[in-house]
Amino acid sequence: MKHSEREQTALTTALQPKCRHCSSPLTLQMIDLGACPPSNALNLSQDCKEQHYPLRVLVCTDCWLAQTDISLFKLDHDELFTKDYPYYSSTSKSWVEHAKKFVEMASDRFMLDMRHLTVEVGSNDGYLLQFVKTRCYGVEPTQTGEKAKEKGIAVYPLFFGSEFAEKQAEKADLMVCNNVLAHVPDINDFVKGFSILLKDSGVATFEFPHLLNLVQKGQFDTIYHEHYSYLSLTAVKRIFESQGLTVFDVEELPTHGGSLRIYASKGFYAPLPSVVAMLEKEGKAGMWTAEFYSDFQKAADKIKNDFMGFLLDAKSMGLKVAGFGAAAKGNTLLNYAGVRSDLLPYVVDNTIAKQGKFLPGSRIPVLPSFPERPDYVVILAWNFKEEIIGKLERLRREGSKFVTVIPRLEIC
Ligand code: DWN
Repeated sequence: MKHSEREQTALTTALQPKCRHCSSPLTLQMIDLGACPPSNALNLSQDCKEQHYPLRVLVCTDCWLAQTDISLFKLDHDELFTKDYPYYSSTSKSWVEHAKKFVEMASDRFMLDMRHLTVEVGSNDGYLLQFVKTRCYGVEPTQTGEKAKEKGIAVYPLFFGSEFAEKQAEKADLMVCNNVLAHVPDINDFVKGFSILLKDSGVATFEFPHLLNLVQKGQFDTIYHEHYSYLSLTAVKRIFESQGLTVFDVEELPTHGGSLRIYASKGFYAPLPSVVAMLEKEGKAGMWTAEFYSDFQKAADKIKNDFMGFLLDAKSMGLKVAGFGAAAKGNTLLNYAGVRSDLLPYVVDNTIAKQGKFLPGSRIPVLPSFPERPDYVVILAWNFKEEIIGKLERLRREGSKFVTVIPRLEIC
């Protein structure tokens, strides 16, 4: 049956992906990374069946929220954040230290003590709440929450949203949400939950990798299915305002390749100059124009090709290469480049829940330690480069070299 031109237009519009915040049609593509399995879905054996899902990022030219195109696949939230989700925040000492410093700063700045309540959304293994001196609880849907319970921290094993917030009898003085805002499919409802649960005088802080750095530093490997959004202050401020929250302060952090920490309240705090300054910085960089995103695919392809060139050269010279850090981001890189165990025979990771398993897509084994000294160690978790090189000092002394791929191939 042939469709009339009008019907065809209606059909195309109906199929067109829509922005998860403002529902505008998404017409600007930032990158297409082909298809791969979810980045944290490690396999129990090298030959088990796994599903690949298309992975591309579109940018809303209305509210400038960059987002994974979820119209291309059917993957529920709880299929990505399964009970056996293997990411434990406490594996990195520097991240735990970062959390400790934050808690000290926040209790001073907002004068918090046992009369107050702190709620952390995405509290993982209690890496942050273990330092909190107020009453507190976490919300964490994955099994990582069991580790927090062992530390004596109360945890709701649930996904956070307005429904959860409505049910809570006591409102929170401080709400913390680190590296979780990108992970929620219904970002409007998620933010609404903070608006409901926060006291009128309360503060909510959020940390997330800054889209400005993602694009300018070619961090395409941080794109994977569990990241529904890639965030700028411009987009976040608009989303928060739509749910009754005002962003009153923002800080730049070096974590995860360059993040923002934003502070929001229900209008209790007047916005500081840092907010306008960051919006101007994003504007000046061109983040509200299509041009800003136009070379990203090319930049990612160059990084991928240089990485492949390195691996192929090392192989042809008979050199031994291993990976360190079975990070989710590493899987995006390996799968986009098509790297398999012939080029990278294994990856070492200190996370017990990842050891003995096989990386999704590439099926590269994850080992607890190096079976022999490699000539090169590719640090897939480049955001922890210093900490990892420090840990592997003995290998360096014995002659191993370290390789990072993002933002460009570097050997040291
Ligand atoms: O948003 C997310 C970020 C913040 O964290 C998530 N969706 C999941 C995760 O992403 P990732 O897996 O890319 O993150 P990391 O933190 O870069 O992963 C580091 C990996 O390296 C982990 O598997 C732990 C491992 N590691 C280790 O084995 N020994 C890390 C350090 C520092 C170490 O000393």
